[in-house]
Amino acid sequence: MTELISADLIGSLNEQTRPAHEDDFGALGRQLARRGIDIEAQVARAMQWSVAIPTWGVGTGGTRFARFPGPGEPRGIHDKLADCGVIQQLTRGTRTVSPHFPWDEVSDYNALRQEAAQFGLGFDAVNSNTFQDQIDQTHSYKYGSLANASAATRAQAVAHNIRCIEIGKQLGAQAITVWIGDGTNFPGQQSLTRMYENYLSAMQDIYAALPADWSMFIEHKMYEPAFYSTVISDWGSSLIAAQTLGHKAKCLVDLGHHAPNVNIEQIVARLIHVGKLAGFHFNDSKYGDDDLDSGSVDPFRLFLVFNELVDAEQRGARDFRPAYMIDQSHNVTDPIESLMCSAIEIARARVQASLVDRKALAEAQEANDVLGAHRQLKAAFITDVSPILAEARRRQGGAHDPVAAYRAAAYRAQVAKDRPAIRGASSGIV
Ligand SMILES: [Mn+2]
Repeated sequence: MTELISADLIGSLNEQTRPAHEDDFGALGRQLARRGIDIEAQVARAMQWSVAIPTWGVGTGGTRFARFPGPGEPRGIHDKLADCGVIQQLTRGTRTVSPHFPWDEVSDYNALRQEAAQFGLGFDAVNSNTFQDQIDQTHSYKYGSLANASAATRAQAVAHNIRCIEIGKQLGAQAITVWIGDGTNFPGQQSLTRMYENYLSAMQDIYAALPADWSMFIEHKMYEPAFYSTVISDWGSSLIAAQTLGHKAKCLVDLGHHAPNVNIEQIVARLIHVGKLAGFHFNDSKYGDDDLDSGSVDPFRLFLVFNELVDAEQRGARDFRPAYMIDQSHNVTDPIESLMCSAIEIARARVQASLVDRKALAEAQEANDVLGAHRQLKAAFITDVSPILAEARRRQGGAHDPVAAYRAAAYRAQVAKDRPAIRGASSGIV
């Protein structure tokens, strides 16, 4: 195993914070015991948790207007894996990476798999890219990919997705996430019906190439890059597609891909009900698809999503095996710091949701005790579970305070010596 951050440094920092941590952990344990909750069971649960890091997330993102590269940016997939390895070493809750093709293309995927394993990482869902043109491609995706009016363009997009599945098999992945930017900017530009039919037909060709133990994650997005209509704009279009394609196809919920104020946890509940919840792309937002850090704006919404997930888990909902990934853009922070904080906030929401007294909640709901039921959720949400998360990290070799350890290790300054500074005013996500 390659040591990216000195284990001695992590150990000495944890030793410095040990008295305060043990004090807090003991106090929380006594508080939870009064509520009938075993803190050790919660630590064990937190230690099992993992959320995937997207390879594109460790690069500085951008907007349509500009991108401001930071020092020591990853030069390619090898640097990205190292950065993801740092996140995993310090947080111990991000054991897989979600690669993106063609951005992460290499000549030897078995070697890439071994390289990732050296950092304690495996591969999660592969992501196809038919929302931009590559230098050597024959047909442009300017007017769409899987839903394009041109059969030749659709076939090219299908072939790319099948190639992603082939790569994913070599990496040990078991799912492909398909998101397309197809849609229109003008009423009348295309037939809303025919675009969806073209999409379904193309997706059937990709679906046919899935190995037996693979899943297809369909990601919907309300708008952008198309602004009048988007082919897979919402969970309804996604669910119809998943039901048309078959049992391997499910609906992926990216928290940012909904209209403002939409009740996302209710969408999650519906998808769980029909056994079609593929998983998540976590991020946070204020206005639209802002791609802000998970839990940074509305941690209560994140908690309410996990409230549905923990409820489904505990009652043994059928076909319930969601995949968890982060998908956010870091424009003004060090991406490693943002991803570590996000991984912690996501894990926090899950532990908090695990504290809900579901029996008391159900009784209050049965009795139409409105505030009684609400107070059950709030009691869990306002519990500071930080000591549980810190203890879960420490027991696995991670840091009490991952950001403090990362800064003390000066990782970014170290890698900046080898990674040349990126200049220029490129824009857009990377
Ligand atoms: Mn996404």
